[in-house]
Amino acid sequence: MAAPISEGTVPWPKPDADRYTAAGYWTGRPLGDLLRETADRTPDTTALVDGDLRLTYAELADRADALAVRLLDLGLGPGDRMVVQLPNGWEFTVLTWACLRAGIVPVMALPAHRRLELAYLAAHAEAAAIAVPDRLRDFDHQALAHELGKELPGPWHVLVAGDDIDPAGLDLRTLCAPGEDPAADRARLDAAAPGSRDVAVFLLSGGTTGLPKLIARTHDDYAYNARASAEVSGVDATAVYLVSLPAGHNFPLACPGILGTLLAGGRVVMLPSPEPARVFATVAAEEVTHTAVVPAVAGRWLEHAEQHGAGQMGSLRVLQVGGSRLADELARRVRPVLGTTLQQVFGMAEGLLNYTLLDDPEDVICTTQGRPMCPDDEVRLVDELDRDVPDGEPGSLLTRGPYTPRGYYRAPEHNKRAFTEDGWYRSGDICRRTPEGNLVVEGRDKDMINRGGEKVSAEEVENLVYELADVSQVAAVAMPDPALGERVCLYVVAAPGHPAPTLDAIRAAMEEAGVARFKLPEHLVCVQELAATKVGKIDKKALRADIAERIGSGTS
Ligand code: OOB
Repeated sequence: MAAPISEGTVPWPKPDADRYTAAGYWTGRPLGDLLRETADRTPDTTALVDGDLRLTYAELADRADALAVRLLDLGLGPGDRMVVQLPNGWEFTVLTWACLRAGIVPVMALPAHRRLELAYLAAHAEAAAIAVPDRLRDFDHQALAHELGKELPGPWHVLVAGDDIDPAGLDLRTLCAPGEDPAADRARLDAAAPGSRDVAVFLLSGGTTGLPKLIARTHDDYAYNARASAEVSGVDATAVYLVSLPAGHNFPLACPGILGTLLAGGRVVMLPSPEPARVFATVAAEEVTHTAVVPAVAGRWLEHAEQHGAGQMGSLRVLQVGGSRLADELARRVRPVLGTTLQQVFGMAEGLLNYTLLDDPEDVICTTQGRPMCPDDEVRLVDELDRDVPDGEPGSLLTRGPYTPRGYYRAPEHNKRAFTEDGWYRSGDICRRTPEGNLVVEGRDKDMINRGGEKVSAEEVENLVYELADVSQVAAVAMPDPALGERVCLYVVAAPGHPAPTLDAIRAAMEEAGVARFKLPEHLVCVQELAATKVGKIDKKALRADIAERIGSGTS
């Protein structure tokens, strides 16, 4: 049995927790319980679609219960953690639901993560299990999952979704089979349900540090996150929500995503990727009403529709776009080209969610990133000394609220920097507030590169490059890119007596180290020295300006 469930987390102070409960944001009921309740309301409605597989609410709930009981029988218990690295498919949803019922805490990894990230997550969360596909895009996830277990102190279960399962692993699809006695499974889980203040899931921070931080989201706060998101995006029992971003990311998971749709009694349709032709065909076939994408994907969909026609996209009521800044120009094309309402979403795994409203004026929808979803979300925009900036001026965003935890998991030192003493989270985003109260994201003061919604910590990349013998100094900065918004660019000073390293060599060394591919630099500038600020720090602002200019003038 692992340490107490809340160990290492930073709870909300009691007065705030009481306030959030009194206001009805926190209902005191665990997510598994709430999901069960929806299933009881509409047992025969289709809840989940993945290709030819369709499950009704009763079938989904019973399979999830059967899986939860089998996990308990394997020796996993409430508070144990499981790294979940599954592609978008029905198994992801059944497993997540099962974990929420059993109080097993999923650690939501991304399919792109590799040995370095997974080993760290498993160790830091003291995970007792991992769920992976057998192979995905030529990568043997199963083999890596078994290898990881060798370096961990405790028992290690490898659950595999696929056709080719190693004898040492467990067949996740078999574990998801309907149970023999659903009523007994249900009663057993009801009797041992987790508490609503317990951790429901661990999400990963976008990250500005060496490795991603874990964000412990409780049942109370995450249920509110999903439920209130469903309300603000019009997701109800008639909604059909298409998942095409990686399902373990907060946006498609709970904003409102899979959980918000299931809590509302709607239908979730899963696709492995946002590839436009398949998405358009699925929207038509399943009469999809809602979906969520990053701006880079929205751009591809718009292009596809402009070339091939929007086809049968008539059912789509809302296209949510978030994760990185959506250019106003792209935003303005959404309604005319796709015939749907755009909803901008400025969110973070740490909590705070801002949405444009479906009935906002077109200008607000196209030029702002919306407003906080909860009346008790507190947002301040401040200068370098944490003083509030005047209205309309850009400032660094601080936030507190009923679904924004007060600290990262087991990270007391980092929490001192990432949170103020009185519990405000420093998101690192530079925003301006419009007179109507909407936020516009103008930049950021955190050392992160936002590659089409995938967050890359500059420090993490730099630490890996410093391992190379031929590098004396390195800086990772964002380089503007028309498709992705930003890509990772490296500035390197070669070590004395060494020739300048090549981009290929650096990429190969980083891949060898076992890091996710989206973090690999895509451009290299070798220089004699790195620009420094007055206090002697590397001047990243100057480097960003330099690379933007080099690209613009074609001398990169
Ligand atoms: C979402 O969550 P994360 O945790 O991957 O990244 C959060 C960061 C924000 O602090 C901000 O820097 C950036 O991503 N961001 C945006 C944005 N949405 C997120 N920057 C500009 N415009 C936007 N619309 O990315 C996330 C979580 C839930 C819902 C949507 C996105």
